[in-house]
Amino acid sequence: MKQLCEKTCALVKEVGAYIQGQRTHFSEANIETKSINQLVSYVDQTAEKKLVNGLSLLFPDAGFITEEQTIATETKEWMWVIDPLDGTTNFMHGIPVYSISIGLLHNNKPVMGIVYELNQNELFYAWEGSPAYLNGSIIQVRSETKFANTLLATGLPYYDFEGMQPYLSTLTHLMKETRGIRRMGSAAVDLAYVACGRFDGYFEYGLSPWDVAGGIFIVQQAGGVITNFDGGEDAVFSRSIVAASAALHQQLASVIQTYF
Ligand code: 2AM
Ligand code: CA
Repeated sequence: MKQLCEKTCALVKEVGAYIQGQRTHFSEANIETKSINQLVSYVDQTAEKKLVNGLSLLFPDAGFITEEQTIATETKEWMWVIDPLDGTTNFMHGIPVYSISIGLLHNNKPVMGIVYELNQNELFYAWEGSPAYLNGSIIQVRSETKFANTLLATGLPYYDFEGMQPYLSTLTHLMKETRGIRRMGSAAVDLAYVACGRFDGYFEYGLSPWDVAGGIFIVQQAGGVITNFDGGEDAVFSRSIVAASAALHQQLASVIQTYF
């Protein structure tokens, strides 16, 4: 697992260099719209092909779930879950918060996670049995228990507006009770920042497996707790997520459950 993780990290860095190389040539003309507010470009698609090709060589038995569907999803015991560019909207607007996110599932359970935030050159990773790392140093979630001292992250709804009212009530509540709330625009980065203690917690609904699979495992190996909004353990496929330090998760989840 360690070796596979190291080789995957090297591949991710290589693809990261490709993405950054494209940033300077990038223009509005390169943007396509998949559906409402769902943007994509040749950069996402090419980066994904590079990751799929590299990972197919590293682990021929594993299947894929990928955002850009450059390869068909085929259910297998081991599955790579890939977002080649998480924070595409930021990338397109020149806002420097975007990442590559990769998770490996074994029988649907995350066993490896890699999130590479390109602009600060920060590589977050963990494999089954390891601590969580940021550029070679062990990271851990924060241990703050007083809500008033916490900084949270979220993602604003951008296409699924069904949960808007409960979401806004949750936000109103948390705005008053915490130090603040950030909207970074990359779920994978939000999770990585929970893992290293920059954020105390993160919540969002309307997500896809590739946004969160890698980050979920890193948070867990850093001592954090992950559930969906209903309190269930599966957050990879359930479209909603509450990620927080062990000290804070219960408090944050109960606020969300008051409104949802
Ligand atoms: P993406 O960039 O890979 O699509 C944060 O809210 C999450 O939602 C991100 O992980 C992002 O993943 C996804 N997302 C998709 N479209 C978005 C948009 N228009 N605005 C914000 N986030 C978006
Ligand atoms: Ca993406």
